[in-house]
Amino acid sequence: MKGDIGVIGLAVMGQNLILNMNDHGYKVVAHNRTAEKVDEFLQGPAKGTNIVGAYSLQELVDKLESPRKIMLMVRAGDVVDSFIDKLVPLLDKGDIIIDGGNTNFPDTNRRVAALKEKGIHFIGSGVSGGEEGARFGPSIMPGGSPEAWPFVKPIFQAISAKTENDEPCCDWVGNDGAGHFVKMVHNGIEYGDMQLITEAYQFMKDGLGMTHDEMQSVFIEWNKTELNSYLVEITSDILGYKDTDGETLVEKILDTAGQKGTGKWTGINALDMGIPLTLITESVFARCLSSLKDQRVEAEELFGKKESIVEGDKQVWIEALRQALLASKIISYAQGFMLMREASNENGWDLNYGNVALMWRGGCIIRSAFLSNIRDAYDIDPELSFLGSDSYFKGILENSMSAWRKVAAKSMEVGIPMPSMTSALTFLDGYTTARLPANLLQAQRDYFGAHTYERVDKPKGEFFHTNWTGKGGDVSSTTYNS
Ligand code: NBP
Repeated sequence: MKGDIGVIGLAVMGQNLILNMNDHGYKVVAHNRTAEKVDEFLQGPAKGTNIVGAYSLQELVDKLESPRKIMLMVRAGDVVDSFIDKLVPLLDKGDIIIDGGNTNFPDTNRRVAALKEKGIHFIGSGVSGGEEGARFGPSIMPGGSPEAWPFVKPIFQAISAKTENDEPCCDWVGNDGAGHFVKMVHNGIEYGDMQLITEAYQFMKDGLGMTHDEMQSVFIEWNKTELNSYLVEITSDILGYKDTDGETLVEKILDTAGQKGTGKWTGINALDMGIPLTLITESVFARCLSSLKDQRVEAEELFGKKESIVEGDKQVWIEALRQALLASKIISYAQGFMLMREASNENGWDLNYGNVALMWRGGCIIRSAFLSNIRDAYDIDPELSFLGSDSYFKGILENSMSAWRKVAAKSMEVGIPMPSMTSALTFLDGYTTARLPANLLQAQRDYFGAHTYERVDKPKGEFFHTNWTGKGGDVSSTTYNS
């Protein structure tokens, strides 16, 4: 009997996905560049299963049922191109290559188009959930050649995480690089969620002087509210985790955050598309700032930074903080969905936002109860342009407003950096202001560069230039927006 699917790449993700596929009754053929790893896998975790090995790409191809489905779980970038180049001459028209790595979506756009010319289908799929997700049910976000989806769908939906209603956290996202785009936004949102939690932690620790046991209890309680999520849950575990000497481990960890680039890609993409994705971008910058450790240590001394004590009833502050965190999180998701909407419109992807929320509902790092509410919001209005306008989310934003402002103002007053919570509030203030000071900005642009402006008392699209000083000419710059 031939294999149902081939997987190339036997590192942590590949191995666990293969074992997951095997659990669901699929016969998997496993290949890896370094052949010893095939043997190690077959004689180790795959022992006693139906998984078979292939020591060359030709052997892999020969062992697969047609149309062949070959999934790459290798390092993103050139390695993917090099495997594609080697596989294509061995494949038949209609065969399917899947890239399950963390690929930047323009690469997937390019690969789908190039392989289409050769009659090979290509799927670029986000896979989220790390090792445990891969093994027992990841969130899977596939996009690319739609013709390939019916062949891959049963396998992917079988191995994916399931919601509490047993719906698979995997569905077709859209053409081209849509799957990898959505995975990128997922990762950006993950940056935002993590940063928001760390800001709440710092407010509690430095501002309210809370112990780790107290903070752990707060996160345990928060996890029973609308904030219920994997990241809040693991934060409570982390805060309670003691090192071998009985001290809290988290305080021994160097405060410089790493990053592998997907948050940055999300921010760059938002700038490219002109979407105000402020919270995620602030979260990326917060990681950048954290990495300037030596400079921060020097600057704290140079500026003689004082302790950031927050006076007042601790319980009242904790509840205010919970509301600020929840409201900020709504803004983060609202901005992320704005970005997806713009990308969908620009690329003709026809994204189903309710389905995206469903795919993130289980298996992935940002899984949370909250995503069910997002799905409901898009079920009610599939074209919702701002998540915060949905009645459920609008209610939370309105009810949290006073507490959110209190926390933001206090953080500024005592000097606790909360870039994401405060920028989220600033965004909402801007978004809900019908007239912003961009009129003055346009006047400045026209003053120094003859960039022209539109008038409130004339039809949109009609541009004017004023000779502000009486010295300039009447020639205006070309009117365009980049
Ligand atoms: P890695 O990202 O560490 O990649 C390891 C695999 O890439 C091995 O099979 C390795 O072969 C192969 N490889 C490398 Br590295 N360089 C190669 C080259 N020049 N030619 C051929 N093969 C090469 O594995 P991973 O952590 O399992 O992740 C796989 C993909 O999934 C990545 O794109 C990753 O970003 C993504 N992802 C990872 C996670 C996670 O939690 N780790 C979560 C979600 C997505 P070798 O054994 O011969 O060196």
